[in-house]
Amino acid sequence: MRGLWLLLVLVAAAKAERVFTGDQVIRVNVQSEEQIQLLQALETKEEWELDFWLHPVSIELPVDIRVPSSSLSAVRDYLHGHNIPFSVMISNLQERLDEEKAEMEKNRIRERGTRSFNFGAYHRLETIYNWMDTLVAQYPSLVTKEEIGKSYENRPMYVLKFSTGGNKRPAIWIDTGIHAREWVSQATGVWTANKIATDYGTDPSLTSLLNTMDIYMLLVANPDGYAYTHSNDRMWRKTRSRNPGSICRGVDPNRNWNAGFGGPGASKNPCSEAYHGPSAHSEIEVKNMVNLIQNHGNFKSFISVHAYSQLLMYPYGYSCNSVPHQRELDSVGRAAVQKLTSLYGTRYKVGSICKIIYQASGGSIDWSYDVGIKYSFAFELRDTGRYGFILPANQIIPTATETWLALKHIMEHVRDHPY
Ligand code: BHK
Ligand code: ZN
Repeated sequence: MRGLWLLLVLVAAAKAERVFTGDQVIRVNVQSEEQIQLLQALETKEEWELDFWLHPVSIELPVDIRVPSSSLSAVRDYLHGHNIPFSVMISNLQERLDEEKAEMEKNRIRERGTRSFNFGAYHRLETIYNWMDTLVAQYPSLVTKEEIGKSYENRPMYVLKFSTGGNKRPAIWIDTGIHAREWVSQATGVWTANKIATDYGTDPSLTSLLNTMDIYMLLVANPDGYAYTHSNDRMWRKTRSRNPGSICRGVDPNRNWNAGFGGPGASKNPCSEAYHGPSAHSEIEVKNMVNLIQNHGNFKSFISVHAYSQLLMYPYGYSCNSVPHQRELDSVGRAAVQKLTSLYGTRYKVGSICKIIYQASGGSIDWSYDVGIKYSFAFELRDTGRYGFILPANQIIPTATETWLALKHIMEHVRDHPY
């Protein structure tokens, strides 16, 4: 009996999965500039260990904060004390995570032994990697898998290349999952890869596109982080690299690109979720992407997919100045979103990163734009905060399906506007 207990304790310790029992996600609908400043002050209180899912930036945007149960009363007092109303979006985060896990497990049992893959479920990294092989096997004349390098923890990073021939045709880049916890991003990537493979030859527009262009998809841009969200900490965002001199690990891979690197909207604190890292492209995952894109040299569009907030954005993030192609990017974005909305009525905002969310330096689409890839966009997928990063799996397919309409619009525009 003792031995069994000891074993259980050891197993539990080895797994050491972070729990969020009693943690809440609260929302503040900011009403004044003064409230923004008070919330920004809250952001500096490190001892409360708050996780800002949406940062206080402007009175147009809500602020979502994951509050650890141990800080709940202090945060409540602070907000009440300053007369800042808030609502509770998620009253016990761990309950949601338990539901999510149980659903994944149910799906695993259902899928076991069958060769089917459920696009409406979240999957572990190995499952996604295995699925990529089955896709390549199913469509060998269209899809190939290339390893672009290894992650910090030595996991392979794979791109799927959709090509009907030619040598380095003009190409479109799509990455999903650069932030580990934004699970609907990776899941949308998987669905989209399958959609491209199955619709080639039947969808005339996609077919004509693939007759002159290639599509590259990196479905899990941050594999170490993604694995870690399954094994240890569902709320992990960054890479998993060690930071010398700090106990905190990881760099924000969307602050690590050589575009306004280290400027406003990034942190020099290794413990921050927006830590830019010691130098541009210090993260091997970022470096691997940069190398592929530069060695290829013929990308015409670069699309990076995040969640959540329902936004379609173009450069810049590092500056609030508009880019030379702002009018064209804005109109392409608007038309893309119109198509997305036409399916289920999901509403998106369109604009430059800096103007519609916040100044953020070192982002991937600023880099791609500045190296000459004009059609650079970033999506923030569903939702607007009801579930945030814990989007229920039954929204994966609707999210991916509507997003596909926008992606196709952008890709068609790129095809029809060679430069
Ligand atoms: C997206 C693209 C480029 C620059 C910033 C962003 C917003 C994104 C971020 O990096 O802070 C917000 C986020 O992760 C949620 O997806
Ligand atoms: Zn993100």
